Amino acid sequence: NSLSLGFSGGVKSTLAALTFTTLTCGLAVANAGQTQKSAEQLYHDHCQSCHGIARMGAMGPALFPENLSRLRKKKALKVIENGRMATQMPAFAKVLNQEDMAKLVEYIYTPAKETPKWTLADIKTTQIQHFDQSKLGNKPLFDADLMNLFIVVELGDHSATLLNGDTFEAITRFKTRFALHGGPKYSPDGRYVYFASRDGWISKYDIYNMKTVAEVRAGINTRNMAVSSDGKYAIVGNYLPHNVVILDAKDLTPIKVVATTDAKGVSSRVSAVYNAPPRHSFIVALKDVKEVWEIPYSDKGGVEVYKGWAHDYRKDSGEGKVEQWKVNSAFPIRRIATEDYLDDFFFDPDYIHLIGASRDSHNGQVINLDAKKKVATIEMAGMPHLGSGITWDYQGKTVFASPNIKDGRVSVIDMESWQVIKEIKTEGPGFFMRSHSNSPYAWVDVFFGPNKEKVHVIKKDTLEIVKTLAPAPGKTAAHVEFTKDGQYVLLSIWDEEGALIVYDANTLQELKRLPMKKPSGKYNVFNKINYERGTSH
Ligand code: DHE
Repeated sequence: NSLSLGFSGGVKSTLAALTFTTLTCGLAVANAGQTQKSAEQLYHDHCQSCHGIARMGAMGPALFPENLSRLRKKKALKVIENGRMATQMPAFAKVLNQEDMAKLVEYIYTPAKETPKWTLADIKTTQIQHFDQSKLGNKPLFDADLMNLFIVVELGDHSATLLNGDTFEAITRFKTRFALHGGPKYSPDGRYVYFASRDGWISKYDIYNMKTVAEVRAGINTRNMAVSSDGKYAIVGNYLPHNVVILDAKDLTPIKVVATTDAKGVSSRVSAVYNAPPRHSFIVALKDVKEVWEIPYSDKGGVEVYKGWAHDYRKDSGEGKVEQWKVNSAFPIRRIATEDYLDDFFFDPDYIHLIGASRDSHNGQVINLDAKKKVATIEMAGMPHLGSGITWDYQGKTVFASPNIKDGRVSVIDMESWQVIKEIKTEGPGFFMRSHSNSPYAWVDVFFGPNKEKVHVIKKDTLEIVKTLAPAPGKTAAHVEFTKDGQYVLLSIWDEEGALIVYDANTLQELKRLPMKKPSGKYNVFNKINYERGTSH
């Protein structure tokens, strides 16, 4: 698993085994009185285990001036002192003195000696075909309802469990790459699942044969990935380099690398990439410039088919003008200018509106993707975690609810008027929220603060919390997913000695507890491939 990264200066640096090493983001014990160490040494001792060798990112993001354009040095110092909310970044105020922290700030704003690059050719050299897929059988090697399977990601030892969603028994458990992040994505038929690791590895796993079949390193510091609705393409969004990479979903051959620069040529990290099924396109959210991209991937009938679809769509929404853009295998870019940066996103169920918020402004911007313009502002307090938002019907309207990573509240928003109709008070800031169309309840965790062991159950038709669970005292309880029929709920005890807890989704009684190693997200095949509105997409 050793890997070489190319640099523009031709220098080679080996990130041997970084991808599979169990690194822990922790604080090295230091003597706060000493300031003899160089910035490089301080970085090595305190930052490298998370931010990677040569600042290229691992569990934490890459740290180069190009990636810090939105962060002033003063703010960077505060982040080192106090940690960063809703990330794994700890506070160093008690570990390092002011002088050492200032040295680190200067260091991370110093350009790299050699600009890290990762070209299409570099990506190609990493491609691995573990198995000849054409020789693998087309029938599952186990007996289970294929639509009610779960993949559970276990961060503790970088593994994943394939779980039977009827019996709640593990079918198999397998190694993943180091530090997966974001939801794994299924092929449209649910047979394959694609994982992205923070250090750029994309792995394709054949569920039927229980084998990782192909892998490729698509970036140095990756955000997430998405798979097209026709199952042909995967897109990967990167922090380093600033680009998106389009892969052939079959064997992960890289097809195209698109540098993410705005209309004026300013380069940007990618916040996240999404598949927008009704639009037959990928949406690319850029982090450092005020632009969102749409990249159509449908090659079925070219422009005319796409236009036809767009027309039907707009008939329902009554908004916007049909815009033409070429749809072909060249993956054209449709640029949508935004008024503010967008760090966090949510799409309405029809993928006409993107709701985005910047980390600094709190308010949500509602952008009509067809009309390419902002159509509303949602006034929200704190820091809504839109990416975890879900929708349901409430008093004849569709509402959208989002937890908040700064305050103990869930904001419930009317999706017609874009007004907040209720702020549900919770026992602390939350990260993930979930429901299912067949369930009367929505679940939200209290991921941060002293009440991290708690999970609230909200009744969807009254918008009231009806139950608060604390299944493992002192341990974070977070991230739920429902079975395909919405009758059972699976919750993570997010701890090295953690567990997956199964609840009856109606009586809210615990039914089973499976020991797991820091289980994070869990992903039900049916809910994911059908874009069930209670879950993340
Ligand atoms: Fe995540 C999804 C961004 C920190 C666990 N996270 C996502 C997605 C984005 C995102 C854009 C949606 C992508 C997708 O699923 O395809 N996450 C961010 C951040 O910007 C943030 C705050 C800082 C960072 O470190 O990047 C962040 N995330 C974390 C964590 O610290 C978590 C708790 C632990 C970890 O794995 O690093 C974490 N994020 C997750 C999980 C999902 C996720 C489990 C998928 C949720 C789902 O149900 O789909």
